[in-house]
Amino acid sequence: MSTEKKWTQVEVVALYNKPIMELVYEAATVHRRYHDPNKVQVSTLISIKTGGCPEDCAYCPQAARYHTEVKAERLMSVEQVKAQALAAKARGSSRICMGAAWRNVKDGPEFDQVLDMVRTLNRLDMEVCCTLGMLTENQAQRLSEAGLYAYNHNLDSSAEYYEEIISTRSYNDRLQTIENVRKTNITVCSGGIIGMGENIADRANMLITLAALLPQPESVPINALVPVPGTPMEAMETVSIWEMVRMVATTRILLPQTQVRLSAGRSNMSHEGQALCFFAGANSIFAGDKLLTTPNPDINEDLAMFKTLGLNPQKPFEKKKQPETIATEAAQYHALGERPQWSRPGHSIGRNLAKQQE
Ligand code: SAM
Ligand code: DTB
Ligand code: SF4
Repeated sequence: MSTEKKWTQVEVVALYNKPIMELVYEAATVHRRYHDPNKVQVSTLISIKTGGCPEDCAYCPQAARYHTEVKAERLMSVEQVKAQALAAKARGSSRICMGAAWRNVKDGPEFDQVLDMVRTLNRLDMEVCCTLGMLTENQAQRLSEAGLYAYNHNLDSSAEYYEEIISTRSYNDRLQTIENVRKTNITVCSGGIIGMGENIADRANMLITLAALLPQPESVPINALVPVPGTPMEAMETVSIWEMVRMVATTRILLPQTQVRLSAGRSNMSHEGQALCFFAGANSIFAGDKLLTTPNPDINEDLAMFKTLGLNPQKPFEKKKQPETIATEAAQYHALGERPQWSRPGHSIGRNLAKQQE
């Protein structure tokens, strides 16, 4: 089956660079084999723990070391999250993705509170996703028992370019967390960002790595960098719509059955540009006027776009049945209080050093 094809970098770069009409036609053909082309899954992000992150991801406004407008906040309450989730559900979202500016999950009262959020949102019959940083296998199992539907953990770029953007953890750490999630019933959401100065071979290599994960991730977000003042990537140029279309189409061909998520960067895209991305195989978006900390198109604008294009929001649990929330008393996995030794490569990145000296 095509999902098991071993792609080479030469093949993927050639695919990415095809004349755009051919590339989009090929991707749209694959898309129609596996998906309803008029259906788009709509997800809402909630930043449950904003800012103050110890990591040095060069793109991220939530890293404590960069002087951005983002202020560190405490973990939201379960009630606040529930209220935002209900409002998102009323506006057509079938999934909530809760994001925390953490390096990794630590067992303790904050993780217990997140588990409570997962149980509460699963009872609202919404697909619940979290992105909390690195996870141990036991923590993944606890999230699974709470009823988590998906876990987002991005590879962000190729293994080679990753070292140019992050020095506080390694690519293998990322792959390890994805493997830990895979051992549970939780679906995997993993993708990346384009527009960080990487080349096409890096984009191809990231997609080859994602495509080689078997089973392939159920969801692959493709983000266009949002250059945020104060981060080392503040001066990067906006990604052109053609690069986004090419990236979406190539992702669709390499990962035929995945939900390809047109993620950060939609604020800079016209409806026509987004329509081309949907045609090329994107079938999911983040809705709501904010991503985690940066702007996203207004919900009414997205609803108008859906109407114009004849797109319908996907209902929850169309792809996989709703996970069961196991009562805490019956749960098999408990806090271990582990202190896992995730790596700290600590290599220096020229861009970060220059910024520090300024
Ligand atoms: N701290 C956790 C982690 O890094 O896995 C979860 C939250 S983190 C903000 C989730 C993802 O958001 C990152 O992996 C990255 O792909 C994306 N992201 C962050 N800042 C971005 C930006 N400025 N532009 C585009 N995507 C961004
Ligand atoms: C993903 O790939 N993109 C979303 C979600 N997964 C967590 C986050 C985008 C964040 C953009 C920058 C911000 O708003 O802070
Ligand atoms: Fe922290 Fe995640 Fe931002 Fe990296 S991407 S700085 S880990 S919040």
